[in-house]
Amino acid sequence: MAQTLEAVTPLSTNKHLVRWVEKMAELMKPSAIHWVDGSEGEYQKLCDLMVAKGTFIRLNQQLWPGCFYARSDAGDVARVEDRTFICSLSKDMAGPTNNWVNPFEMRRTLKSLFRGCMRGRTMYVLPYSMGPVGSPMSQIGVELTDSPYVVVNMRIMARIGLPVFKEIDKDEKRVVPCVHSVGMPLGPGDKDVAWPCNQEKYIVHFPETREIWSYGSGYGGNALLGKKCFALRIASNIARDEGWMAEHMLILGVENPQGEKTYIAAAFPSACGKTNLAMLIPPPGFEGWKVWTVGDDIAWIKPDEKGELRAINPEAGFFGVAPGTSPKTNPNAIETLSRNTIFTNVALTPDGGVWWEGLTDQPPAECLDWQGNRWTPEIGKQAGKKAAHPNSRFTAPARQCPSIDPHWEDPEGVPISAFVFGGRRASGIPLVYQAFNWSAGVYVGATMGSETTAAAAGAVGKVRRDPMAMLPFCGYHMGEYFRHWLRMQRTLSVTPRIFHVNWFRKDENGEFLWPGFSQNMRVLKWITERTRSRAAGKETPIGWVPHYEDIDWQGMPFAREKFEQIQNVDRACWRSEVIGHEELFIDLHDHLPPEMIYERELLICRL
Ligand code: SAT
Ligand code: MN
Repeated sequence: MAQTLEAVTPLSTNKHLVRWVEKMAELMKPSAIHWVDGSEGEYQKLCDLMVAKGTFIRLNQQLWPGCFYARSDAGDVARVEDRTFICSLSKDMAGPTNNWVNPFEMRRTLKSLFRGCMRGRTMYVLPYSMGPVGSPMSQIGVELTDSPYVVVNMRIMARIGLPVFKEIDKDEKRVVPCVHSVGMPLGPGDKDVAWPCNQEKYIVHFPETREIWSYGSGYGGNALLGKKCFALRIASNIARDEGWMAEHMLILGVENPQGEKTYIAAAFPSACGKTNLAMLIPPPGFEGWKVWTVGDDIAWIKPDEKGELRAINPEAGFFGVAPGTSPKTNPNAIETLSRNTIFTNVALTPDGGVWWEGLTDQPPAECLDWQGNRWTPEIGKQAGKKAAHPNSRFTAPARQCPSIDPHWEDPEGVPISAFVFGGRRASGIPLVYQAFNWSAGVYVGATMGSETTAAAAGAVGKVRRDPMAMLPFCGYHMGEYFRHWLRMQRTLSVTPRIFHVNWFRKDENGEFLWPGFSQNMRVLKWITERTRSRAAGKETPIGWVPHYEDIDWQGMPFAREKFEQIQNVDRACWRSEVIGHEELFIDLHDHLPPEMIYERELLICRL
């Protein structure tokens, strides 16, 4: 299907783009170039091609219509934060929380890495729009990739193909060039593998020239460059310059029985339940309430001419964590992924279906695990092996989500009334509290901590400071990023309220105090009512919290004592928490806005 190098006809008339593609082909030496039109037919052909090569297994089409299954290389299963670089002109601009290499030096390294890296492979020219095509809030990128897996995943996660080339041909918007290679060229006679990749990995961003170069990985955020690389790391730079915000946030709309809708954007680190919260179905007792999904991972947020914040979801699909997703925890996700979905690193059942830990109470009697080895519950127990990798994922179209908001593709976005920050914290942090004001709220976000998860390579379960859940995703100095948050308020006529939640507090026996999932609706209700000044709260040293009576307990009895326990603000515990805040602030000191020091001093005084 791919045209040969000589015969290739560009699908774009944009001379800059065509010249760049030629130049890159000259460097990377692919055996063919394929301009991606984004059609259904092309998608099917690429899937067929991957089935033939062993990258994809076509799932049982009766059970899983339109679905495919892939297993990655065992060494290519998550984002690689220690191989992720922000190569701004000065080290200071990248800040101490990012890996920095001198951009000139990095360019030399990349030149030699990418020289001939696509030999024996097809180079796909993949145009994509983050945000609805033509929306004033959207941004355009072109990813050159030698991975058909990336192309088909991007077709779900972003808007791709001809309509985007048309936008590019207008030559009105700056295009972000992205180069991606799995880093495994094929010589004549070399046999390909199902999941080509390279042990050496580089995920590189040049903020000033707005470029992305990714080498050696085919997995998730390392390879689907529209996601974290563009929509967060590069976009955070653009947003700072242009006065908007690129955030690692879900967007949801809470509708009350009167039909009044309140939109919330919420930041949690990767794999902390953003997808579940975004697709929440209100529990019994909340008849007439509805939660609408706009996005589950990334929000681009901009003040409109009236000074109100509006948000779009730049993505078109969900790249969700599979384990733990079930008809009980997230029925909307299960419905969303029931068709036209790509599964990666989950387990394969004998009937040609997929399974992962938590999908059903009963594991299948036998299956093939994410590495293709026979797995039974006994083998799993004995060897301590999971059938699905903890960071296994589904790539599913957002439009298939039963709770997708009717306005999710509105070019102007939806109005945001509240920001919610949250993490995974076993102790000390209450279920919910509201910051006293914007600057106190920015402090709450800036000092957020969370136990690490499997979404990134490295230790799992350690508390790390993850400001606004952006630590791995902010493409510039974190201190400047806080400054930008503080500055944003001055452009607003209505300031969203800021909250912090923690679904993960445990009791002294290590049991979760809060049932979570659909019951989080009770907290969402208090939050939305607070934004409309209709709910009461009481003052504590850290902010406003609900009284027991301020939470709607209909349909779920919850003891007052247990509520007091989960809401408890222990002063001694918080004093050491504030010392934890210091860790990051010390690193950021020379760019830390004075407001952050001031807020910390106020907090200490109140404690
Ligand atoms: O791999 S991704 O970065 O796309 C997923 C995540 O970590 O949130
Ligand atoms: Mn994420």
